Amino acid sequence: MEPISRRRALQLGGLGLAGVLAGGLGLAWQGSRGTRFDAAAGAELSEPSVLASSGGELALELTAAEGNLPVAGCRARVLGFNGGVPGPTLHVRPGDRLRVTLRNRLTEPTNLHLHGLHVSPAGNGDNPFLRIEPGQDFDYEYRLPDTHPPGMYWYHPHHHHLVADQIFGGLYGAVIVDDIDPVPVTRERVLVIADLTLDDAGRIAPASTMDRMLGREGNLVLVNGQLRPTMTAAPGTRERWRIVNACVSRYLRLRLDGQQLRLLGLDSGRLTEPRPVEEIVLAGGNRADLLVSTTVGSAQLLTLPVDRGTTGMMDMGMMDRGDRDDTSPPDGEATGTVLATVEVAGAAAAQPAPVPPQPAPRDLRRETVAATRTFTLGVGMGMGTGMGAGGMRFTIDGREYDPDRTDHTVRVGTVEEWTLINDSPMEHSLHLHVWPMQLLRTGGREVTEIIWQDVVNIPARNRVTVRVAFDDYPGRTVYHCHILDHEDLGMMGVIEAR
Ligand SMILES: [Cu+2]
Repeated sequence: MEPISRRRALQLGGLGLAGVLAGGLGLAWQGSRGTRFDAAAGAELSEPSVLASSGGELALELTAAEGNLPVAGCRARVLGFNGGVPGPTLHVRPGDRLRVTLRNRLTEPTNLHLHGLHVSPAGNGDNPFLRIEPGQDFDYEYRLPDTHPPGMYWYHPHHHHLVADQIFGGLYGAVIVDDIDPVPVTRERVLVIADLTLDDAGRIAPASTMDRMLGREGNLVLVNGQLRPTMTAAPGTRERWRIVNACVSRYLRLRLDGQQLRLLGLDSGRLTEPRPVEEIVLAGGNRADLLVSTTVGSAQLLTLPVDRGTTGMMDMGMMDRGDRDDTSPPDGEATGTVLATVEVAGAAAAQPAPVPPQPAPRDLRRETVAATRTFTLGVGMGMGTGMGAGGMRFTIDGREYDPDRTDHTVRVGTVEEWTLINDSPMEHSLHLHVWPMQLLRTGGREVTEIIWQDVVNIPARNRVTVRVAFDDYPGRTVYHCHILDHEDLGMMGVIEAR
């Protein structure tokens, strides 16, 4: 115990007086709820187990079940895939066949979504309409195209009404599509960031109506299921961090002051040349492919607060956010939340070879647009069908999700331009399954680089323009707000490509 408490003392010292003062509320929280978690913080980062394809195929079983699983250094009553939080990391290559037998050992229906992968949504592919009942098994099969972009993806359940609860409970894991020509680095790390609230009995705290409307944020922010783990490295190395924001609703604004960061890619999009960055904002579901060049010293990976706005009812004084304050993370609003510590010490390591230029991505701005559409995300008064919506309706184009209704039909082989409008005083995002989106304009600003994302943030009372290439894969799938509480409340629509 002694080394850990010393580390904690060092962390508090590092924050300085300002941190201690700003953390006044946070320290109270630690006293009442956080102590046993703090005792477990600081352990060396561990990574999920790895399952890799060979001979063009990866076949595996994923069992979704509740259990007493290691989380935040304790045993907690949470959900996991194959007994882990996160589940195993899957490594596949372009052209591979991926076969997953999903075993539902939960007490409620579930299913599986491969977030960001460009695979067919039909049949037993990446089909969000499937419903796997408790006790049932289901065989999924996915075929990645030979041209599939390498990068970081992830998997999680996608059964409407239960998506947020099941991911918050611990059901998520990483998928990596390996590079054909590996990027030269000293080491790679997978960092799956997710948040969670546990009650005093070590169970997942249920979300209130207000939590669902705002988009719940857990009071523990975990990296690979750990609380504030430590990473160690020699100076002069180049690490590749593959980061996924698996939080149900929380946006991450990541900083690692004192180390040099370069962004290699975001979601399935790869920059032609890594770009130096000071911080990265990831909406829920976004991934960052990050190069970290190490310098001697100790650095903290922080997430700074992101203001996602309010529902509007609060603006009118009908509700307030009050009950959230006593569960704020311990590091306070101003200083951010420490996610991990990087200790760089020892003899300097050999520099890896330079990063070769990456292939130039496709640019849809040069292509012919076959159709334009608008999608308006809104929050309004009225009794919705969304469970626990507190008299608010979360809609796209004025409608709540109906799996039996096809909202948009697109033609395979065409490029479309979409304007995504946020008609509410809070942030929303749009995630389109199967097909990534190229950003053209956001918040009135032209995007000059070629940026491809599969989750796009739409700022409050603002709009974003994207283009989508429906090159292949006839079938029905969904688009939705990736603040997953909003999705469960109805902010989702159905698209069919034919
Ligand atoms: Cu939303």
